[in-house]
Amino acid sequence: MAPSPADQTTDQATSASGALDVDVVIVGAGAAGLHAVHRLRLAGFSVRVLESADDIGGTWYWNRYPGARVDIPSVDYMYSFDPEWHRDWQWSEKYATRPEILRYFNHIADKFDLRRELQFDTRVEAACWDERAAQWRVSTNRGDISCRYLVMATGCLSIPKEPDIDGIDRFRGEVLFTNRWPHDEVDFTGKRVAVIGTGSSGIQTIPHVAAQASELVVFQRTPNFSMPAHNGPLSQEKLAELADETVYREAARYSRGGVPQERSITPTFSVPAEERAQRYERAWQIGELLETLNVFADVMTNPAANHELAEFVRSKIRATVADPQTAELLCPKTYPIGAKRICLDTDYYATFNRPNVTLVDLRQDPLRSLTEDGIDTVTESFAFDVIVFATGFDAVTGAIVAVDITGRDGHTLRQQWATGPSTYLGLTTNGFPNLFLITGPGSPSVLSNMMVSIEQHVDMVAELLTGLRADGFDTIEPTAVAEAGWMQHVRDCADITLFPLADSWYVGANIPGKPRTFLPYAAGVDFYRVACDEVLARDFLGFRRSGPAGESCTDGVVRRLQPDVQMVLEQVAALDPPALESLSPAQAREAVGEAAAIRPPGPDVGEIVDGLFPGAAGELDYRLYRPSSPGPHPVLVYFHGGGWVLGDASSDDPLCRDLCVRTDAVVVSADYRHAPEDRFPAAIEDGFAAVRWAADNAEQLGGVPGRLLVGGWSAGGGIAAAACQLARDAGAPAIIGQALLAPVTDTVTNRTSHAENGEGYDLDTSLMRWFLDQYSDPADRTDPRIAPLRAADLTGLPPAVVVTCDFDVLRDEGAAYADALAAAGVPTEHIRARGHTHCSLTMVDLVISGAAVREEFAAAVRRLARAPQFS
Ligand code: N01
Repeated sequence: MAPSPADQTTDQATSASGALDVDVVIVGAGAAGLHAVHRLRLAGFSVRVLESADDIGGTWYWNRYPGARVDIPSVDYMYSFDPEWHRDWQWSEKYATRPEILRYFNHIADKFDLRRELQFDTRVEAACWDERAAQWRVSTNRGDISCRYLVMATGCLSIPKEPDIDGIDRFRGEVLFTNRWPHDEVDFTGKRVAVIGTGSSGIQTIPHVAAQASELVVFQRTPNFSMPAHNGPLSQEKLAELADETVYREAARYSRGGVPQERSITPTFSVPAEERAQRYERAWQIGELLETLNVFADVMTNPAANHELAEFVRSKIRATVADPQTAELLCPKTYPIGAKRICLDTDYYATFNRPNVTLVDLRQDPLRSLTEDGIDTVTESFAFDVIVFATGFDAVTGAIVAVDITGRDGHTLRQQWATGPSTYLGLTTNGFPNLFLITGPGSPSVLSNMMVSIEQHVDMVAELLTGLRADGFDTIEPTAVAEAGWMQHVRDCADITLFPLADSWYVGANIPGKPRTFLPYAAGVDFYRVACDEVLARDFLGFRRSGPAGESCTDGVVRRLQPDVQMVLEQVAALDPPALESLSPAQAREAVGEAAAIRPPGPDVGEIVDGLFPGAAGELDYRLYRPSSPGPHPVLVYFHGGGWVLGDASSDDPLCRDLCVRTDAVVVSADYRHAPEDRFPAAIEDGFAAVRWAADNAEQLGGVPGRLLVGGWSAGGGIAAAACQLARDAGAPAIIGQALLAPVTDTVTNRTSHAENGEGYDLDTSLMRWFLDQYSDPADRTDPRIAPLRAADLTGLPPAVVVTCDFDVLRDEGAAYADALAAAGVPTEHIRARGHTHCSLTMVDLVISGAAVREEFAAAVRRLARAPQFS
């Protein structure tokens, strides 16, 4: 009989230093390891899989507890590299049980002859990068093996959380862990059983134990949201969807969660309450995790939307659990729904109606320790025959750092990640060449259908390795710049969601001492895949590749836009609207008006008053936004954007509401005459008239006389800046601050920001030129009333806050104005809106990432309004 790979290991352990045993070592023979063998072997690499267990399956090998099932439909939780699967495989249920999933992996291993490369009972303990030989030396309990590339296919939920409960050794009964369950069936009949932990594992186990045990006590520290799986045979609809396998799998690859599904673009509160209730009920009846979180577009971004869905689920819990007190304890109330993975259950809540089941709330009565006979809480002693720990995992990073990995210059991954993991694309990390982390931190991993994410990562590794081989390199490593940029993007993606608000394993909160970092990539499988595709298409952007052929590196950051800004830009691009500058001014106004009609309204303010004020050539509209706090307030005269052509007193309504709430100032949005009907200097003449009128009527407007600020966005920001110059020159009125949001301060279109951002963001250089042409003659364009930056003297102007946006053609002129003001001695704060475009900060409640910048802007306005001479 030919020796198995396991038998060969000892020989390999003695192989001479420098010789390469295999091209690739893969750690782990779960779903990722099996696919990696298949894919890399097909690509012509020699591979060896090292697995600590005695068989394949990974998570499905270890988590043998009763009731263990998949929580993604089985037809989605399978490999797509076997498109003919239905010829020799069929799933018996919508959500397969653990044994069936394990049978599937065995079927795949046999069908594709994967076992040849698998080596069991081999625990990888350490891996060390040999710089000179450009190879990894991998140490196991059965000897060493060298390889060029090391692939950690170690799983996201494979290292059990160390029990942090006293007295485990003291207990004389049986202790079981859901994540290390015995291979033989456990019979609970007639036994007194405790289950500690109510995450997915506990929630799946509890109904099964309850059906057998004489008594079951569930120890719950934090309740989880759970919904019925409604398991059963595969539906005809699902089978029909699968008729075109290729289309189906491709749709999964470019979906948010890795299951074919259109992203909802409907905000919760854009539909009536009755329809919302129907949608929630429909999602509840479907019983699919990703479907539920997709019920509305803003479930994971808008706290009020999230609360409504959570309340719906709580109502279901209350309707199911007979004892109201127990029902209340089972209702999660301390974190947003979805911020901990929602569980899919079968009869979980109904289990608490059984006479043999009791719930102990550890928040009210904390667990003290295990005793010889059972469990002591602070107020009670319980006796048990069996205690089941369903206490979770050291997720995502645990299994990676469980191996002592040493990269370049003797640095260890454990040291490098001591304050939290850092990766490029969740797949690689700087300082550790040729190391690949399948579904590592910073990739969609646990927020997605793992099978789709695993396949994508394995395919990506194959692409990178074949690329190296083709180009004569043998080493690849991400640059520090690319990695820092990616991690910033990962944080940006998380920060616009409610995910980080829960003390979950997603942030490492379940492991004492683990740094709190949101571990997965939250923008979705689709956005992630497009970013990876772009990295490959842009000559391996962010990777340094080296070897016999020399070195190659296209350094850079693949995602610099805020994720929600990018989503909006992509949605608009998909609609392919005509360029505004290709329309007549009337048509452009209509198009902008239509878009404004469907945007979120912005926050409520105390009062909105519409009125008229005397402009330079007749009456004009204003809209006043009054805070709900008791007045009088400072007054901020605000000028809308629109390139002197578009807009009116109410056209920046959501932004003005937001400013009013955040600044606690009366915001008076004053209109001005527009081009081409009224060209330069009509707009600035009206702007200055508005400032004088507001100063003269401060008290009637509810303002504090003398506490007048002037601000605006875009062309309106330019009008505000010019009005401040006119007021200074005229000696009145007194203005205590200018608040300029992405202002026009000049009239040239040849600055770097035009070259970088002139096309493809929301204000193209061609549109800016059109605005300028509508408003002014070339001869006017050096006049400081249209180009405040051209003023000969900027001294004596009011203190300023200037916001510029990274991806705005006006960025550099705004920055130049902030610099010039500061150089002239004007106290100036310059806020750089990272990853934002010209318009994105105005998209209140649509571009969530804009809120933090607007808050910074508003805080500066509040400081200006509280200037010492007026306090
Ligand atoms: O682990 P968990 P899990 N004293 O961390 C409690 C996947 N999965 O194994 O929240 C008392 O979610 C802890 O309480 P608290 C799925 O992604 C999928 O259940 O820390 N209690 C919590 O209630 C899932 O999210 C399936 O206050 C203690 C529980 O133990 C992930 O695996 C099935 C405690 C741990 O819940 C993890 O699920 C199973 C202590 N000292 C799992 N320490 C499918 O359906 C911890 N707890 C595919």
